[in-house]
Amino acid sequence: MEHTHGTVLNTAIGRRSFLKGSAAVAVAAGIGASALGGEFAFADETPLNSTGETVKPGTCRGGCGAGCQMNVHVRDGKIVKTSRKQQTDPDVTRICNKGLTHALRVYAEDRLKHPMKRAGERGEGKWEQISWDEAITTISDKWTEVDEKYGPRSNAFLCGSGNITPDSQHGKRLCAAMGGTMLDAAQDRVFYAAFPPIVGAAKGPGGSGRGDIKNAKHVFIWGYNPSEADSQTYHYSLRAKVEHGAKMIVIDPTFTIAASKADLFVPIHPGTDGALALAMANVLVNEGLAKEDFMRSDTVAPCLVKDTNGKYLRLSDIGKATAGTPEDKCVVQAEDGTLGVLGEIPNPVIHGTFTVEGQAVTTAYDLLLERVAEWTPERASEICDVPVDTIKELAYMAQDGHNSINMGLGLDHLTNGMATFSSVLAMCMIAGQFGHPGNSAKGTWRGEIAIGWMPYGLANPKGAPGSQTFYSPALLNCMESGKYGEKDINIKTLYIWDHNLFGTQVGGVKWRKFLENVELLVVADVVMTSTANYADIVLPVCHYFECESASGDDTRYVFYNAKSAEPLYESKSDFEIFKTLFEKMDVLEYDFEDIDALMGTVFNNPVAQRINLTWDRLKKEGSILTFEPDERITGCEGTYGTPTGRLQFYQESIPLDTDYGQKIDFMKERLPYWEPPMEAWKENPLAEKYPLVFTSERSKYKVHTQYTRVPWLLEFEDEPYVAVNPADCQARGIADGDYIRMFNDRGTCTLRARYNNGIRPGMVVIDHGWDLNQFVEGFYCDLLGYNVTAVVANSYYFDTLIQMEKANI
Ligand SMILES: Nc1nc2c(c(=O)[nH]1)N[C@H]1C(S)=C(S)[C@@H](COP(=O)(O)OP(=O)(O)OC[C@H]3O[C@@H](n4cnc5c(=O)[nH]c(N)nc54)[C@H](O)[C@@H]3O)O[C@H]1N2
Ligand SMILES: Nc1nc2c(c(=O)[nH]1)N[C@H]1C(S)=C(S)[C@@H](COP(=O)(O)OP(=O)(O)OC[C@H]3O[C@@H](n4cnc5c(=O)[nH]c(N)nc54)[C@H](O)[C@@H]3O)O[C@H]1N2
Ligand code: SF4
Ligand SMILES: [Mo]
Repeated sequence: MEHTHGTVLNTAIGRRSFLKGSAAVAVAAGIGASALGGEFAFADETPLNSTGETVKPGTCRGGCGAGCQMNVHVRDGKIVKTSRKQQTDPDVTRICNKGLTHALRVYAEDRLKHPMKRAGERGEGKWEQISWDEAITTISDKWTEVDEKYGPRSNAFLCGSGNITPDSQHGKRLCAAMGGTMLDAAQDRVFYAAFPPIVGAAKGPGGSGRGDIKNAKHVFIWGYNPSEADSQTYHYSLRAKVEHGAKMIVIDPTFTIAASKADLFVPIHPGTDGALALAMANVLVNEGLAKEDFMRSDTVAPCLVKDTNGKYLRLSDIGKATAGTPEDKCVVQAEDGTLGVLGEIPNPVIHGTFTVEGQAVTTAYDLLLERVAEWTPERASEICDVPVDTIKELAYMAQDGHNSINMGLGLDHLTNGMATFSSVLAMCMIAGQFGHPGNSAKGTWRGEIAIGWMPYGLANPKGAPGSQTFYSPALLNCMESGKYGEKDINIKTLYIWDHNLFGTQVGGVKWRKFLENVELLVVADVVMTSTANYADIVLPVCHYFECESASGDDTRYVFYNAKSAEPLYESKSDFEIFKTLFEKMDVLEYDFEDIDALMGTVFNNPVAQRINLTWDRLKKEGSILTFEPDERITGCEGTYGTPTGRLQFYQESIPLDTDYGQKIDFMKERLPYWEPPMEAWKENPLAEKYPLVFTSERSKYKVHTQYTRVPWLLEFEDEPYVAVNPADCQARGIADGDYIRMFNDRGTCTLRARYNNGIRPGMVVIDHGWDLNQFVEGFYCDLLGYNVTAVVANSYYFDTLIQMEKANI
């Protein structure tokens, strides 16, 4: 790769030169420039000016979550462009810069054309073209051999978010049919794990719609970067502010685009949000602003917790029900001391420590208040680097009117993430922010039928041996012992698809070590990624506009995706590839006959039946709205989908994502708390050597490593850089635009530094999504820490310390 200074990064680029570049790209990709229109237009349905062009529906579905359906324009069998598609809801009639470049992805130079086997060392890039038959036979023979020698669990599978549809993810079902091991990259696990036990709704069915944000008085954007990462949702927040007068509050260490639009920007010290939330709760409680009636009616505040074991006092404890039966409800106490069942006693007490039939108990609310009392605004102010007055102002805003509190993955990507989510949610409860119009937030919305990730039932067909799951960051931690909890780790083959492991997982170097024991690594992808380049066998998968499917993602729709063109070269869809493997492995009984049968099963559920959503109807109509209006409110009836039917700031039992043999301090984890991130903390002794907190920002030019080689998008940003506060650079003799080397004990990475006063001193922020061979040297994912916590074995991308120096190149 050539590294010159005068790139589009620092040279003004006009529309004319942009179009010139784009046309050149089109020719290089083997499509006439005129076929791309010569016009970078946000044209709607209108076909281009020639005859013979057809327009088909395509769904863009690679991990961004927006799920836009678009027009795919086809001429002479070639996909020539994509354009925005009109929907009944103008708010989802959208496309973005990336969605407009799919034609370039279809005809990309780095598309995998044929099955290939490695002809040199792993990663050396030497290949021999082989037939599909040889590829499939090699894989299935090895799977059979491994199965016989080590057992079925030694054949592993790993799927990411390249194409979030049940047909692409079909390999999960194959894994279950073979009794194999699913590796889970454990991305966003805290975000997904936090909501069900606490609120009862996940970012899944039953949440509030985005259209409700306009009803909020305050819109909190907390560790969330919607202008880059959620561009099709961001406008709901902006309109709440501009058209409905909401105040926007952004809590983020970085001065993001959303921060630039905020009424209040709080540049918090990274990793301290839990302390901030608890201090806000402290202000609410101490200033008499806590919504105690709401705590009493909607939360577990009145539940009596036994001192002995932290469990709720239940009817069985006072001899009135059999333990473990549905009748064994939580006991609460009325003002006059009468005992009764939660929800049945009209005005239970929420404060106090008592002895009930010889058992010492305290209300759950008082236990929460003990934790809250530790976090005076003064103490939090020092840790969070947020003034006491700002903490108070935030607390006042949090309880004033009905608010939309949107937490993003900035909170998930740190080892203290689970405690942070529970602290913020507990503060929201004390502020009474559930169940009202205006209370919807990221994390609690979506259509009722969110076609996307393969549902558990589909992935685990009845009667099949079933799979076991290992979370990969935990796996890396357990690697030396060879034991994942009680289970043996003895992975001998690995099939990766929809995923760029090296480009997106923590612990890259450790992964390479892990793979030394893997005798066959298969990667199925559309393009040659750094992971595919490391494989023993690569399989060419078609672009998703070259096969039929459906998706929905964050919209309230289910969208049809037609096959717009024939798969190029020898590529095949994942579904087709897996189908052949089902057959070869003699487990066809668990396969679906065709895509119609698979989709028929996906829609075979009461929700789809209620709205008459069938695969046939979807194929005819192209898009179907699954619920309206877009203003559902979680908890508006005062009940929540948790075990107690209430908001649970207290966890009686701690649901575990995975059991890798970890030890849990149950008493600590039951309630919100704050402690520093495991690595990225100034008092960590490692900080002397590696003083900079290394995080990433999502790029509007990429979805993870997808689009990272699309020429149009490279015109905006042609090489990786890190944004750094000038003070940190000047202290190290680094000028704006210099190449620097970032390093720690895990790895090294050389790239350009870019001065940015919006970055907190002490932080270094890379735009995420560049792939391995796009760097001058090394790779940034190799630097990432892979500590895991007892409660959630997540990938904690932001819990990393590094040092940087001017590079010698
Ligand atoms: N440093 C850092 N790293 C991160 C994050 C971060 O914030 N910072 N975020 C993390 C998060 S939250 C996530 S969700 C992950 C995402 O991690 P990944 O799921 O690995 O994301 P992608 O890089 O998009 O990789 C998807 C791959 O699927 C391929 N693909 C596209 N369509 C198809 C198809 O139809 N079939 C097949 N077989 N392949 C296809 C693409 O070419 C691409 O190589 O990244 C994580 N990595
Ligand atoms: N264009 C594009 N869009 C995407 C993706 C993509 O790769 N590209 N990926 C998609 C995926 S899989 C996901 S999971 C989402 C995630 O999207 P978001 O939820 O927005 O998550 P992040 O981008 O990880 O981080 C959000 C913000 O957290 C801030 N942050 C970092 N550390 C802290 C902290 O300690 N405290 C606080 N308060 N803030 C902090 C960062 O500065 C950043 O502004 O985006 C999705 N959308
Ligand atoms: S990348 Fe995301 S926002 Fe852009 S068109 Fe695709 S689904 Fe929509
Ligand atoms: Mo993600």
